[in-house]
Amino acid sequence: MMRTQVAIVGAGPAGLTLAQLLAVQGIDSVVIEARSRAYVEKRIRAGILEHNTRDVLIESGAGARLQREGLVHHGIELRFDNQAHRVAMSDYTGGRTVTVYGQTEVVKDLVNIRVAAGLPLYFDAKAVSITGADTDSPVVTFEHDGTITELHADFVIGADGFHGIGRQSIPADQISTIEKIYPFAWLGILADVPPSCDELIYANHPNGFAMHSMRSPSVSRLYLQVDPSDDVKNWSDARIWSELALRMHTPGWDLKTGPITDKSITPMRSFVASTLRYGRLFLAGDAAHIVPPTGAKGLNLAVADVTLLSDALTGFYRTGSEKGLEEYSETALRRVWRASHFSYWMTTLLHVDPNANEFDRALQRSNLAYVASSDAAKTSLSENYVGLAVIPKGKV
Ligand code: FAS
Ligand code: PHB
Repeated sequence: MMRTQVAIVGAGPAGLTLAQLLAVQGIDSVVIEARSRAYVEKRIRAGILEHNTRDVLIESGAGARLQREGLVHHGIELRFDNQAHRVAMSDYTGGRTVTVYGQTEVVKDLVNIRVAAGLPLYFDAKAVSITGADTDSPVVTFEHDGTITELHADFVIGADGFHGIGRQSIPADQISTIEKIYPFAWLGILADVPPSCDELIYANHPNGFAMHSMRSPSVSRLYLQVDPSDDVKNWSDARIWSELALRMHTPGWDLKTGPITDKSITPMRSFVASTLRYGRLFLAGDAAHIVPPTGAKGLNLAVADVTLLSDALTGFYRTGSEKGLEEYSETALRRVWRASHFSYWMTTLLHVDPNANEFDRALQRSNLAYVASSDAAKTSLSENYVGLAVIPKGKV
C-alpha cells in the first residue's frame, strides 16, 4: 500500500505538467503511466504551444530547452485558390505568439525534471481501478512489475486520455458526453527535410486540406486530409509529396521533399464530458475532451486544465479552501467549449466535406475570402489560435 496527496493517472502532457506544478508548490504526487518511458517520449502528436502554455512550462521550471529550441512564430499562412494570405497573429493580439515545439519534447522535458528530482513516476504501471472517489480517501489500484498496488490519496486525477479509466470511473448517472465525428482524417508525416516555409501553412484545395508544420530547422511535419477508412499503405512517399505540393501550390513556391520517417492516420472527433469532477476524482486533458487538431488546441487545453487544477489544489492545501476545486469543472469547460468551437470552425473552414452540397461549398469559399480580407476576422482567428488569456498571469 502506498500513500500520497495527489494520485495522477497518466504521464502525458496533462499528468506530467500537473505533477511539476504541484511539485513547485511542495505538494506530493505519484504519477502512474501504463506505457513505457520510451513509448510516451516517442509518441508523435501535437506541435504548437500557445502563449499561455509556453509561460506555464517556463514558470514551472521545465521550459529551459523550450526557450532554447522552440521556434517562436508570429503568424500563419492560409492558402486557397493557389493564393497565399498571411495572418499576422502577433499584430492582432498585442504581440502574443505561438511556439513550435513537439509534444514529444514537452513530455521528455517533464519526465527528465521529474526523474532528476527523484519524484515518483511509475512507467509500465497500469491503473486498473479508481475507487472511493466519493470519499476523502480515494484509491487507485495499479499493476506494476507483476504486483498489484493500492495507492491511497487525498485526490485522484484522471489525466489518462480518451481511452483511460478516469472518465469511466465516474458513475454513468453523474456524467454525460457529447461528440461529433468528422467525415475525414489526417495522414500525418514526419520528414527529415528542412521546412519549405517560415510559418505554418494551412491549405484548402478541392482535393482536401493540407498543412505544413515543422519540428526544427531540419525536420518537417505535414498533414493531408484523407478518408477515415484510408490506410497508410495506400500512400507511397512519392504520392504524399505530390499531393502535398498540389494542395499547397502557390506561384513561386516549391515544396522541399525528403525521407519520410513516420506516417500515421488520425481520425477526427470533437468530444466533451459534462463534468470534470466526481467527488475527489478530477479529469484533465483528453480524458475529458477531444478537439480536431486543426486548431492546435489538444495539448494546450490539457495544460490549461491542470494549471487551474494546480491552483485549486494549492488553495486547498494552503488554506483549506475548496473554492477552486468547486469551480474547476465549470471554469475549465468554458475554455474547452471556446477551443472546441474554434477547432470546429478552423476544421470546417479548411477541409473538404464529402457530404457538402454546392451551397455548402459556396459558403466555405465566401468564409475563406472573408477571413483573408477582414482584420476583424483575422483578429478573431488570431486570439483563439495564440490562446485566450483566461488564466490570470502569475497564478502559476
Ligand atoms: P494523453 O493521451 O497524451 O496521455 C494520457 C496518458 O495516460 C497516456 O500516456 C496513456 O498511456 C496513459 N494511460 C491511459 N490509461 C491508463 C491507465 N489505465 N493507467 C495508467 N496510464 C494510463 N493535438 C494537437 O494540438 N495537435 C496535433 O497534431 C495532435 N495530434 C494528435 C494525434 C493523435 C494520434 C492523438 C491521439 C492526439 C493528437 N493530438 C494533437 C491531441 C494530443 O496532443 C492530446 O491533446 C494530448 O496528448 C493530451 O494530453 P493528455 O490529456 O495528457 O492525454
Ligand atoms: C503540428 O505541428 O503537429 C500541428 C501544428 C498545428 C496544428 C496541428 C498540428 O493545428
